[in-house]
Amino acid sequence: MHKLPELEYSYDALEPYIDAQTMELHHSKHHQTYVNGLNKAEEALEKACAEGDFALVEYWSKKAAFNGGGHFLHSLFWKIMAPNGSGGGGEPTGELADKIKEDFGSFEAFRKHFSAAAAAVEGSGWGLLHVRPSDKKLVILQAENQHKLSPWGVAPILGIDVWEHAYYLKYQNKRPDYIKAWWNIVNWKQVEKNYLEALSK
Ligand code: MN3
Repeated sequence: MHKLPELEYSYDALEPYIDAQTMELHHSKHHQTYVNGLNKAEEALEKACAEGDFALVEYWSKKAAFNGGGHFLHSLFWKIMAPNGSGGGGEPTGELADKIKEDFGSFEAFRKHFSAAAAAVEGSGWGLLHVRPSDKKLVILQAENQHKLSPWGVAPILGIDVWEHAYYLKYQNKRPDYIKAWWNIVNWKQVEKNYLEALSK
């Protein structure tokens, strides 16, 4: 059974960039719903397999992908943010910083590209920075919902949730303002760790 991961900081730790109420609802309600949905879908698929009854296999397969995507991306999302004042934000250092310069020209160009991709997600989705281990390139893409529009063979190392539930209480319809504020709490040490881990697999 999949479980809701505990947050490594309190719900108000990302204030004022992300408000405590949004964090509490987002983690304890929305993410929990994806965990429950994934468990339910996997149980139903196991049962279908055991009974040889695949009448609903398309339905449950879709549910497994949607909720599995949600569980995975939210687990990543909580970790790539750091409490306000604890060293998040700014720019990455080390190997990841060098790679961002190599692949995007500068950190500023990268930040603009990523922000634009996140702001332009149609409806609910994510802005994502992936590393593609086959040629070690960093690629910025989107995901619609939790699981569409990113290809196979890439590993997400940084992501921003741009579903309205991630920002609407504080930012209402101003998604670009939320994205701009979010850069202040990006945990670059964790993103670099994700980068190095993805390449070492
Ligand atoms: Mn969300």
